[in-house]
Parts: sequence; structure tokens; C-alpha cells
Amino acid sequence: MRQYLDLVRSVLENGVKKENRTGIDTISNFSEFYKIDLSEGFPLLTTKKVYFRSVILELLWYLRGEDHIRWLRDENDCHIWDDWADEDGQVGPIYPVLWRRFPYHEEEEIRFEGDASHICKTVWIKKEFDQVQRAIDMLKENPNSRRIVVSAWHPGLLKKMALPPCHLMYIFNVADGKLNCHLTQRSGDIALGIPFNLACYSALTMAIANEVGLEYGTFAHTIVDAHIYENHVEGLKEQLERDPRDLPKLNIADKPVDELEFEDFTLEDYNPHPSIKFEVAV
Ligand code: THF
Repeated sequence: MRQYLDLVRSVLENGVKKENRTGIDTISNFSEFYKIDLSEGFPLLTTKKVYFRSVILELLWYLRGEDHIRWLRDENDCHIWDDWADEDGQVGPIYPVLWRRFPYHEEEEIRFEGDASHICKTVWIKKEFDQVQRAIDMLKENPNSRRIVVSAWHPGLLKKMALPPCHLMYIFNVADGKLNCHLTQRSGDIALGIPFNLACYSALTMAIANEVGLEYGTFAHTIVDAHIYENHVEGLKEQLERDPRDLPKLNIADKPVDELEFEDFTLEDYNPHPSIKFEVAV
């Protein structure tokens, strides 16, 4: 995929060295952007093998709304989130909770039927908001809306999270009968995370397009701190040497998003170059 290789090249050539909390320095560029036409194939990198199974399981886990990784780690033997969870699998209110059960409070008036007088009292009721369902409903009812936003940034909950969301907001946009998605990412690990993130959100966009009856449009991605960890440079240079191959095709069963299971996603004609081992910085 040309867009990914251009991103790698841009950061390698223009990036500046930065220290960070993980102890492994990065070379970083401020504010990178690229777009991919989803009608041209499924954007799974071909210059290294990307673990499609983990990509889809991660997406299905985001959609489950849980504050732990037990489904991912224990039931599906997928370990990409293990480093951020405790033994019990808890990660706090990160993506799944913020997408499906975003916590908020609503003011409600409660009447106490007293003896002579009615006493009114306002109380704050704890509620949960399903942002993905709202997005699907809006795409069906008002596809031209410019408010089809899912936000995973909740300042009041940051201290309860295993880590603050990196891909923190996505916006769906419909034009010409096609579903587009723009993802804003505050921080992007180009070697490890970005290939997963772009495939995950592309699959989500395609699944939602199927459910709401739209064609596949564009996936657009803004990465604010786009960085390469120093121990990833060699592996990325190796990828730049490799010739990109045709993109695979992703087939998704014709079911509502909430009924999709791993077996409903099938990948066709994926012929990547060999995998490259990158260590994750925690
Ligand atoms: N922290 C850092 N430093 N980088 C990230 O990419 C990242 N994430 C998530 C949270 N914090 C992050 C975790 N996502 C792999 C892939 C995605 C991850 C974490 C790890 C990984 O190890 N991938 C390997 C093996 C895949 C497998 O075994 O299935 C790979 O080769 O791709 C970005 O959202």
C-alpha cells in the first residue's frame, strides 16, 4: 500500500527524535494524513504479514462494550492487549466502554408524594450512551448529517484507563452513496499499531456500510504524533525494500454489525511478504 510506505518514508526522512514515557525513543512527525479508497480492496499491508485474525478480534472486542480483555485473551487466545491489563483482565473504561456504554449523567426531577405538599428534587442519574448504535441509526435516518461522531476521549475518566485512547475520534460521512470514515489519532506507532488501526477501522466502515446499505467509500486517517520507535527502524526499512502486492478482498457476512462473529469475516487473495517481528513499547 503506497500510502503506508509514504508515511514510513516521510517519518524516517523528516522525523525528529523524541523521548517518551516508554523509555524507547521515537522519531516523530507532527500531523500526518493519508486516505485509502476502500472500493479498491481491503487495506491489509502486503509488505509484511499482518495478523488478520487479531485485527478482526480486536474490532469485535471493541464492539462488545466490556471493561476487560477476558473474551480476547482467554476465550480467543489473542494477546495484543495483555500488556495493558491486570491479571483479571481489567483495562478500565477504554474503547469498548467508550464506544458502547459512554458514561454520563442526566438531570431528572423526582417527585415525592408527601403529606400536604409535593416535594420536588433534582437528581443526577447515571446513564450509558451507545455511540456506535447512534452512528448506525443516523446513517440510516439522516446520512447527510455532519454530526455522526464517535468519541473515545473522556477527560474525567482518564485516570481509570489502562492507557488513554490513541485513536480517539471517528466521524462517518456519506457522499455519493458511499460511506467514508475519518479517524483522528493523537499518537500512532507506525510499525505495530497503525497497520492494525487502519485495517480495523476499514473493516468497521465496511461492516457498517453493509448494514446501512451504502457503498464502500474512503478511509482517511490523521495521526497527530506519528512515530517510529528506534528499535522498529530496521524492520520498516526492510519493508520499504519490498514490492507491494495486490490488496486482498474482505468479505463480510450480510448481518447487522452486532451479530457479526469472527467467522463472518473472510479474507481472499492475501499474499503478503513474510512477517517482521516488532517489539511493543509499553
Ligand atoms: N502501544 C504501543 N506502543 N504501540 C501500539 O501499537 C499500541 N496499540 C495498542 C495499545 N497500545 C499501543 C495495542 N495494539 C500488537 C498489535 C497491536 C497492539 C499491540 C500489539 C502486536 O504485537 N502485533 C504483532 C503480533 C500480532 C499477533 O500476535 O496477533 C504484529 O506483528 O503485528 C495500538 O492500537
